[in-house]
Amino acid sequence: LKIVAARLHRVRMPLVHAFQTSSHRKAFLDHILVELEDASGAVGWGEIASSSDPYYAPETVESCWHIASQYLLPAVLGRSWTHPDQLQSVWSKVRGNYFAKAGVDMAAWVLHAEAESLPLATTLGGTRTEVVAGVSLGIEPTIDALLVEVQRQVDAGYPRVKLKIAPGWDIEPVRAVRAAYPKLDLHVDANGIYTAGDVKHLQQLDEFGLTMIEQPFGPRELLPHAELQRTIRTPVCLDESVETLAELETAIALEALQILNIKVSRMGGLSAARAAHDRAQEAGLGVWCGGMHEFGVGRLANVALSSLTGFTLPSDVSGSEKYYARDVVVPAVVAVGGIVQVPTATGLGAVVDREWIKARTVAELTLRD
Ligand code: OSB
Ligand code: MG
Repeated sequence: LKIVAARLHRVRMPLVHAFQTSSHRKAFLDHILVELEDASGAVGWGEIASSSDPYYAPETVESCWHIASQYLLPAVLGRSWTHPDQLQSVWSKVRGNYFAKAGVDMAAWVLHAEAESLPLATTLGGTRTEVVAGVSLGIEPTIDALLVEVQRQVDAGYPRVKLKIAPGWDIEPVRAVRAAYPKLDLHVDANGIYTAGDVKHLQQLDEFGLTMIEQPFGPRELLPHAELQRTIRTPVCLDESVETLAELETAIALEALQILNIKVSRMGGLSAARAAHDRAQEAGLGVWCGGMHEFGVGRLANVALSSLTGFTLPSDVSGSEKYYARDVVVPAVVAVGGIVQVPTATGLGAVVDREWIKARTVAELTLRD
């Protein structure tokens, strides 16, 4: 395959329900859709799902636009390749910037799947026909509001609920939700807001039978994660700490995790995410697929990845309607009773809605070989 043209679309979508994490609150999201065209005229779509602010990862929408347009796309344009794994070496000089890389990698995988006339999931080696979806709930103004939100998701059939926690919003909300739902598959995610001095405080979460405590400490704080894991039964899960296979290796060696959240965006694309899956499975870790409030393109890539056998825990691939009134793909991703079907159509598995994308576009750029 040879990419002859590339287009970036910065698309702004309002969120159905504003989302609050330990660091920020959002009412709309700008993601960059990447469109790659090969010499035969076939098109593959990818999504750069970076946050606007550098609070989850160092990248922003602006930095992704810069890196994709100035470095990644110029490296890819006009180059022949036979498998998307090869793109890793095409841009190996570019350090970090995993979200930007992920969007281009994803588009290349979709083109590759189309060229092979296979669904993206099959091309990746996935065998599941359906994926179990969990939901992620933001920090709510009150515990009562949180309980209403949890009930809404349980009613929708989601079998797993993840709660964002932060200092001042941790033990009590978790106690309240656990008391109301004694058997619910429940887990918490701190997005790295705690420090090593909070190990004792976090040990209190061990009594609630949580499926995992996700990323309590900062991305580079592997030792506190290992220390917490030594002192609690609840599995520690890493998210922000693992951007590369080398970091995964170090975390495994330190016994800093029992569960890995794999995000296509955070790891720089489907090639790297699949490699992380293989290594985590070999190491006996629990694995699941995390999300970044993706629009339909990125969401479908998450669904395809989640079809690999090692994804043993529910993924953050809730239906699009939880976040967006109208998605950028048709049909939109739907979860019925907490289950998402893996598309069987070739490539991405849904049609990209160009008209809607156009209506929501705030910036566009075309590059040619
Ligand atoms: O840590 O998983 C996270 C969203 C933005 C930044 C970080 C995270 C999240 C989510 C999104 O939890 C979950 C989803 O996409 O369904
Ligand atoms: Mg997380």
